[in-house]
Order: sequence, then C-alpha cells, then structure tokens
Amino acid sequence: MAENLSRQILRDHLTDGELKPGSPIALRVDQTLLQDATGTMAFMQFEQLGEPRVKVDRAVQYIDHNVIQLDNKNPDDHRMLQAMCRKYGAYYSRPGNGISHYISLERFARPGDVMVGADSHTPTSGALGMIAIGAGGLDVAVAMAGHPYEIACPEVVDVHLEGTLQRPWVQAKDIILELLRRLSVSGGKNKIFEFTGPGTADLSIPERGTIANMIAELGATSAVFPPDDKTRDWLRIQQREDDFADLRPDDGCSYDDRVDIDLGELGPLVAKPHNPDNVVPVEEVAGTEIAQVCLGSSVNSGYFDLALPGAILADKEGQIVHESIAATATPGSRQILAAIAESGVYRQLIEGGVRMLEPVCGPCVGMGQAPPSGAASLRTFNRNFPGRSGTADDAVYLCSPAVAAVSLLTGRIEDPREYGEPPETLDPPELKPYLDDIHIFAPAGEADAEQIEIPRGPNIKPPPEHQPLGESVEGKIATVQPDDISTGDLAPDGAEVMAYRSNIPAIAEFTFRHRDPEFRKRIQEWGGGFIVGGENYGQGSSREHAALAPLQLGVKAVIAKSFARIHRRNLVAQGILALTFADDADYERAEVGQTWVLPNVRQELEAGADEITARIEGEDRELKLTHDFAPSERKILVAGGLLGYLREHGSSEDGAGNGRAAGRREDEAEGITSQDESEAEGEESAEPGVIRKPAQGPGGHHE
Ligand code: MIC
Repeated sequence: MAENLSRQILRDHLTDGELKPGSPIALRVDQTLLQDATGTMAFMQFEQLGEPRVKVDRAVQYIDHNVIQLDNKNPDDHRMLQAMCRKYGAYYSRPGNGISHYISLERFARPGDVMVGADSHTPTSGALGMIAIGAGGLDVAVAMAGHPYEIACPEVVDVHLEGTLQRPWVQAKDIILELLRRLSVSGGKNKIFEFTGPGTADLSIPERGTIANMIAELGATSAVFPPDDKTRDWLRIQQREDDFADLRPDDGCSYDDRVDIDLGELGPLVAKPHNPDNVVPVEEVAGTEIAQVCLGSSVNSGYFDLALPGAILADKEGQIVHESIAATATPGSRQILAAIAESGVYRQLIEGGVRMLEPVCGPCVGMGQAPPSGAASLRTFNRNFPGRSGTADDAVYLCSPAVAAVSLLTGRIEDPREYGEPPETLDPPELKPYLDDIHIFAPAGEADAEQIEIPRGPNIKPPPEHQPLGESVEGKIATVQPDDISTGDLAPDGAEVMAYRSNIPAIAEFTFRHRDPEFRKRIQEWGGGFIVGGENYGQGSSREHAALAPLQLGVKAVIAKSFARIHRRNLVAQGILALTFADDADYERAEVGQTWVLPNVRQELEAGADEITARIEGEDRELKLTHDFAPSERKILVAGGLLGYLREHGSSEDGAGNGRAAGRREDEAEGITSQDESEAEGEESAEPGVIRKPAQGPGGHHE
C-alpha cells in the first residue's frame, strides 16, 4: 500500500503495536538528544536503569541552556555530564559549541532515522527527513538504555505548500506562524506534519528547521520534510553525504488530513503576547513601541537570519539600532558564528549597535537579557509565554528576522515591506575550515569507561523516589488553573530557577510561583494534594521538572480538561495520575481546599476501566473522570512510575527491545559502537532493581 514518508519511517522502526492513529506503538530509536537543563535528571535516571553503556547509535549531550554560571551549580552540572558521557557512551558537545537543534542539523540528523530528545524543539531535525520527537528526560533515558519509545500512533497531516515566499520580507517563520494562526497551540496534538508540494523545494534546510522546530508550538509530535536535492546539498556541505537516504512519500499515498498554504499569498505575521498562536498580520501591530529586539535562538539564528539584519544596519550611512531599544543577536552554532565572523556580518551587526551573544539558548529561556518592566520585546524566538523572558509583566512579540530587522531601526514594530529596496546580504564563506567535530567529545572506550568516577557537586541530588499506587487516592485540591498553563508556570524559566534542574527539592519551591504563589505553602501543609487544570494543561517545553516538582510536593493526580502530549506523558512516567473530566462542566465544581477521593482507582486501572470514579467530600453526586492511558501506562501508574514499571516488567509487553544492534550502521564512530553485542542478548543483571532487557528489532533500514 502506498504510504506517506512518516508512516514509512514509523513502520520501519515499529517494534510493537499497530500503525493506527491513537493506538499505542513502540519504536526503535536511532538517536537521542539531551541538553544540560534536562540532561542531568535524564542521565541520573539512566543510571537507575543499570545499563553500563548507552544503546543507541548516536546519543549526544549538548550544553546550551544553563550556561550563565552565576555560581558552582551550572559548571558542576557540566562537569558531571561530561564524565557521564565519557563513561556511559554518549557524545558531549561542549558549552559554546552551539544550540542542540542547530548542531543536530549540522552534524547528526539523518534522513529516515528516529530520534527522541529531551527538549520539545527536537523536531527541528525533521528538516532533514527524519522523525524527531520531543520527550521527557526519563523517556529519553529509557531509549538510551535500549528500550523502544512508546507513544500513541500519530496521524499524519499533509502540509501542501504551493508558490514561493515574497522574500526577503516574507520568510519561513511566517509559514509556521500561519499554521499556528490556523490551528492553535493544541491543533497539532498527536500529529506529524509532513511538508509536500512545490513550495517545499524552495525552502533551505535552516528554513525547514525553523518550521520543524516550532511544530512544537502546535503541540505536535513532529514535522518531516522529505529529503530532496537541498537535503543532499546540505549534507554534502557538511561533508556527510553518506548520511543521505533517498526517501520520499509513495506516489498516490494518503494522509489523515491536509492543510494547503499558498506561500505567495503570505505576508509577514507576528504572534502577540502571550501565546505563540496569538498571530496577526504585521499591519495590525505595526507602530507598537518596543524596548528590545532579540535575534536568534533555536530558530532564526542561521547565517541568513543574521545576514539580513546585518545588511539592513549597514545599508545606509548612520543607520543604527534605535536609541530607545536594546538589541541582541545569537548565532545558532560555532559554525554559524565562524561564518558570520568571516563574511563580515558580525561586524555589520556590532557596528550597527547589536549586542552579540554566544551560541546558546540565552534570552529565549530567560537566561539574561530580560526586557524592562511593562515594555514590549520583539523576538525572532519560538515562545512568548508570560514571564518566560525573566520580566514578570513582559509583553513578548514573536516575528521573523525581516520584521525584527526593520523594527531595529525605529523602535517600533514595522512592516518590512515598507522598507523599500532590500539590501544585498553578504555571502557566506566556504564552511570548510569550521567543519569539524573537535569540540564534540567522543566517549571513552569500554575498558577505560569503567574507571571513570562521576563528580557530583553539592547541588546535585538524586531523582525523587516513587511509591506504587494505593488502592484509593485522596487529596485536597491545591490549585485550580485555567487553560493553556505552560510547563514554565510549573517549573519556571530563567537562570535562577533553572540552576536547580539537578535538585528537585529545591526547584519544587518555585512551582506556580507566578500563577499561585501560595500553592507551595498550601500543599506542603496538607502533605500533598491534587491539581485541577483547564485545556491544554502543560503546554510548551518537555521539562519533566514540571512533573518531578509536583511529585516532590506530593501531587497525586492532575485533573484537567485536556493535556499537552509531552507533559501528560511526563506525569504518567513519574507516577502521577493525569486524568480528564468526563464532563468538562465538572471543572467548575473544583475549589481549592475541597477533598477529592478516587476510591477504586487502582482496581479500575488494573481492570482496564475507561472511567475513574471520583467523589467530592461532602457532596452526594459522584463524578466521572476519564483518561487515555495505553495498557502499559496503566501498569506504569500502578507501579508508581516508569522506573518501577521497568523493574517489574522490562520494556513493552512482548519484551521487544530497541533493535539497536540489528539496526546499527557500519559507518559509526568509535565508542558508541564498541558495545559488546552479548549485552544485547538480554541477561538479567545480578544487581537488584537493575534491568537488562534484550535488544531486538526489525533490522536496519539504511543499509
Ligand atoms: C524551552 O524552549 O522551553 C526549553 C527550555 O528548551 C525546554 C527544555 C527545558 O525546559 O529544559 C523545551 O523546549 O523542552
């Protein structure tokens, strides 16, 4: 049967389940991505799985988030992660080397692969024709240990692009903002967006990366751009043409849904505060005064994203960043930084008054460069949740580099089409001299690895313990939250809080600090409780701290109208019940301080019941809660979380492993490939509580 490319890749990696939208499937994983803010917990949980070495083809740990280094906390994390990579068999991309998603595009992403990454913007690598999925740290750790990745089978949506963008004023960013405008921040849930049609061929790989990155903002599972000549050229320039695979959707294949966009019709778009789907044409916000412009982050920090603002600043004598604003630029990687330095773009930017930042996530996650209070900030970033910039009453507008570039000049949001004749951008230099991996450190060989001690600084604490589910669960409602709560509300962004990513008791103190400052005190007094939320609860990032911190505080259940995909799974993986209202009207009945009881929850989950009975103490009427747990997720919850479940059961029901050994390519670098194949046969470990499962799978797909 003719299949679209996403389904081909899913089928090729399927170790369990049926490719039917919504039904649980397990996938063999080729690559994993960790960054430092999620990586410390992920690696510590990997250690709890007891595997001596990582079992995927390409496991990479990047240092790009917690790099402010106000005190010992960040560098202690880096030192621990570097040692863990050497010991357990992962690559380590040192701080300053670049943002994970850019480096993945440059050095690791490979058509046809499946990657899971502990960062919601992992789908960026789909620009090269792979399925890259954002997940919680524990799910990534489990994949690193050789288990398949379990997920609900996504629908595949054909995004059919016609025509061409009216460059340079209309850009790839406007395509993804248009999708957000049409579909909203929850419109992509459990969907992979596959980009087809003649308009796709015209998009460069970094432009595809921008779209694939922000597919996360739709709450989607992933984005896939079928490989083509642009993909091959990109890989050739990166001197890894052998990674190219000639994959494409079969002729006559079908999709579950279709979206049509005529690129020629698009104009510049802007997402207003405080949600990435609050999108309007630039004309609607033109004239808004801004105090800041920030260029780059994990989107729009490619060469041409910076070359256009550089060219505009250099276009006319005396044309500089307006005196009323502060401007910053972040290149995506060391490679891009070297290119702009050599071509002269760097000079254009600094001469024009832009402050150059190092290639890390930076202001996008509130790591410095907070805007002044009550002022608007215009950013080429991917998220504008309230307070994320570091300023509590911020007003962040998201836009393309073109809109940002012209607005730099006036201190107001401008329509770039009114600028006049576009200036010529400087050509990028030959990339060759900058093309090496000397700053990406390979792991130690197995013999040396055993001797490596892991240094753990004083801020680094082990992940919290899990308890199996009781027969019944009861708790007081500790907070009632509205729609679209982001994980940043639960585990805030910024240098202060994110420095505690390796210390759950400490980070828990910040839970809901802006939304409900009394929450923490309340729940601690009550010794635990429930959270009630609205639609799309837990949108945004993949940070499992948004589940780990509530676990630490004794949250037993979150009851919401609906959940964002990654956060829902993180709650389940950490043993917290993620339940929905059978009747959304019951949301209105929830009040802080009420006691809610789930009298038979364990038995109901074990029996496979779709509904969970609940009572509100002091009220006669029962209320019904529902869920969409896969059979294995019911067991995970009963076991008190994924680690406990794996201790009891191993991986998916039939014991199918990741298939790492069978799926291996022969061209792998040393270290990762030095795994003793006998381990893949599945011996039981002598150590208690340590899992070692077989790694079998359908076999390789590239060879
Ligand atoms: C984000 O953009 O929100 C982050 C910071 O990259 C997060 C990861 C994290 O919280 O560490 C994400 O997107 O998953």
